[in-house]
Amino acid sequence: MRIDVVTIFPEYLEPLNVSLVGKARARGQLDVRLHELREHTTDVHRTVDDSPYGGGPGMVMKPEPWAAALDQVVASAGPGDGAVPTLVVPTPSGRLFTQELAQELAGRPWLAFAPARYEGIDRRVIEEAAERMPVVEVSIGDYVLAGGEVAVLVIVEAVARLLPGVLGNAESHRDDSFAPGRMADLLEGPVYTKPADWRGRGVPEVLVSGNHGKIARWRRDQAFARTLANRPDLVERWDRDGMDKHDLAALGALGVWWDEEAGRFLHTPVDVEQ
Ligand code: JEK
Repeated sequence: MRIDVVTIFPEYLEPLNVSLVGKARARGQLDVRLHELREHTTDVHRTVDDSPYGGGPGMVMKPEPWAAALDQVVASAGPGDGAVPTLVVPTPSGRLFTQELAQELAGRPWLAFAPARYEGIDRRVIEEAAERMPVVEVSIGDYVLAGGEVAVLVIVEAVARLLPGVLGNAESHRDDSFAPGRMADLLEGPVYTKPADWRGRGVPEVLVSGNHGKIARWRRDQAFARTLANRPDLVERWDRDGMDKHDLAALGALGVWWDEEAGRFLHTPVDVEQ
């Protein structure tokens, strides 16, 4: 996969040289190219922002440098890149970035990212780009960042680990909690490793019992309890057909039941304390 990033802060993207993404680049599985937006300005001050039409706080990124930078990226298409990139624009008002969207993006041969600063990019840049290439405006969550670079890091890492050969076999994405599909809306339970006794704390007996049926049952119970405590919103997405009688008993003990009328699982109010 090829990834281009246009930014005024290329140094903010240094983490792309490290760990999973860095290794994927070194192996030639990922071709990441950074572009400095200011190199596409024409004035002595290398200006990329101006005041917003209509008034209001902050500054808006000028269209000309973005258009010049994106034109150059598009013009650099090589064999196998795909005719045009999919343009990903991080913004607080974008479509929520989920594992499903990560999978969708992982299927594209070429992504271009346009992380902004200030209050964002002049709208006409996105409108014009959308006439030439697929454009996805994405938000990584319901909080406000100071710019789009961190969102690029998040999206690139989530996408890169889905590319063929990037993850080792051992850590292959077998059951990512948020992967779309049946019973995927379940958080992972706790994990433990050696030593068996650490600062007076042991490991749950069941995990050293060697009884694989009991271990699977315990892990599922832990997953149910954690999902209910931390993400009660996921409970209503649980699939009745994915539950056996042991599951239903475990859920009953947590105050979760199948409501035939509603056609979904309901639960008693969740205690917000940990
Ligand atoms: C890209 C600039 C900063 C800050 C205006 C927006 C409601 C008005 C822009 N999940 C995410 N959160 N934030 C971003 C993100 C933030 C960005 C840029 C992405 C470029 N900023 C900024 C405030 C505002 N407010 C919230 C009130 C606009 C993001 C992603 N992805």
